[in-house]
Amino acid sequence: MFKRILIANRGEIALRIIRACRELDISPVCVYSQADRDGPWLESADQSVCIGPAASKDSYLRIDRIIAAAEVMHADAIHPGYGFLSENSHFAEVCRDSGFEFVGPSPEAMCALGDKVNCKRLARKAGTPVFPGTEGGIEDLDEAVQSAREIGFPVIVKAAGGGGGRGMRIARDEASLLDGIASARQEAAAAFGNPMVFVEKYLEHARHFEVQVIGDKHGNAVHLYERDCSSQRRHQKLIEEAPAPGVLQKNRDRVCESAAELIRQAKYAGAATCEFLMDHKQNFYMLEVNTRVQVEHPITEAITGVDIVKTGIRVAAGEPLPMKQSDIRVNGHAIELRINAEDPARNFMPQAGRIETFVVPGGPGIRMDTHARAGYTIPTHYDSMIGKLIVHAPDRATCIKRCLTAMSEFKIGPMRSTMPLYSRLLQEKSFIDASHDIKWVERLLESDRAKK
Ligand code: MV4
Repeated sequence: MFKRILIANRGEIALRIIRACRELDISPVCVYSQADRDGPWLESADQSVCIGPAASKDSYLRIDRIIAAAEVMHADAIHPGYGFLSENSHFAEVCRDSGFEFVGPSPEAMCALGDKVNCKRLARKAGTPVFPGTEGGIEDLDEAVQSAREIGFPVIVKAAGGGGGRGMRIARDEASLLDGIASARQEAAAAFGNPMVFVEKYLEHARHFEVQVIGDKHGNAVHLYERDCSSQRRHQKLIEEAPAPGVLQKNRDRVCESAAELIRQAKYAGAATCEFLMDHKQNFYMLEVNTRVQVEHPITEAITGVDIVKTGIRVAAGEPLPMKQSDIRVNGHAIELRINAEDPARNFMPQAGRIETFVVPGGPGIRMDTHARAGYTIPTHYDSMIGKLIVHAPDRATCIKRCLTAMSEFKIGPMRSTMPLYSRLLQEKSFIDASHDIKWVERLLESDRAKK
């Protein structure tokens, strides 16, 4: 097992990794930017070193400085967390070449799954369902138009190197398809350095269903069932839950097993998430694979009892997975509410400044993952998520009630947070009866604005 892990991240996920290290008798060490000098998570680390100015590009994205810090502090592994360098295969390669274990997949597996055209090809081979569309990247426009005619409009143009909604164009006819391919290509070349785009069927009303998987270096992989992340705004998830409500056991088992098979065939070691869209008949279509631990991993931990961060560290150290698929059972229901320092009444305006009041909820089934506290000043340079409330209960109805009580106990001031929005969302009929979809929060906010 590792003796010392350098955490190349900040905030609540840095703290989450520190706690996992403690249980494994690993010494956690941190890097931080000048804006994070007083970051409360640094108090829990054994050592920390400043690697540069506030801007991420000058600190948390500086591969050379992170490697230098790992050398100085005698780390034997580097944990990237989520965001920043976590899905950068070049970083994973530099870690390996510098003699540090990267807590995550090999650069090869990350590359293979990170390219969406290649990932889709691997998925077809593994029997993971994908959208009908072009077999690979678009070589000529006639082929793209031909493919769109076969699958039928609307279609969507996506960048092979894209993700999280960037580089996508919806096309409802041939003219907009040709336009869409040209503009998606340009955007993709500029943003990802790869102009390759592909076309697939566009699904209008869908739910976002994602399967947590984890593999080891001995060819084993299991899935930890799924999360429903349909409650989002502008590709930022707000509420996630596990398991996905209303999905038949046989449909769930089939898609979850197909996701585990995909990462087994990709020889993938570490935690990953296979993202799907689900239509109203419970057909599944894979979107992409996230090759890191995700923000919403705790709801899966709650319902399965598996510590995903600890297991990710164990497999990175070469240990075999400590469980078989048949050991994994779903227990109850869990919901995560992302606490963002944003004002939902003012178009989600980021809220900076010093936190004066911070009251954390408690009681059975309540977990709060946060680095924030009264006296902490939220820097403006990073994303606005300052914590996550994770609520676990025997069933979904109880879980929703528990969320409402916990939210009423939570207090933050003087800044606003997204919590008041959630107490409303959780009482909406379409959420309660699970008839919602990936656009439901945006539609609701839009109708609010129309009323004003
Ligand atoms: C789609 C889609 C509909 N049909 N692909 C958005 C982010 C990226 N991961 C893929 N995305 C989508 N791909 C097809 N064929 C709709 C979306 C989409 C979406 C997906 C998941 C969660 C929220 C979303 C919001 C808008 C669009």
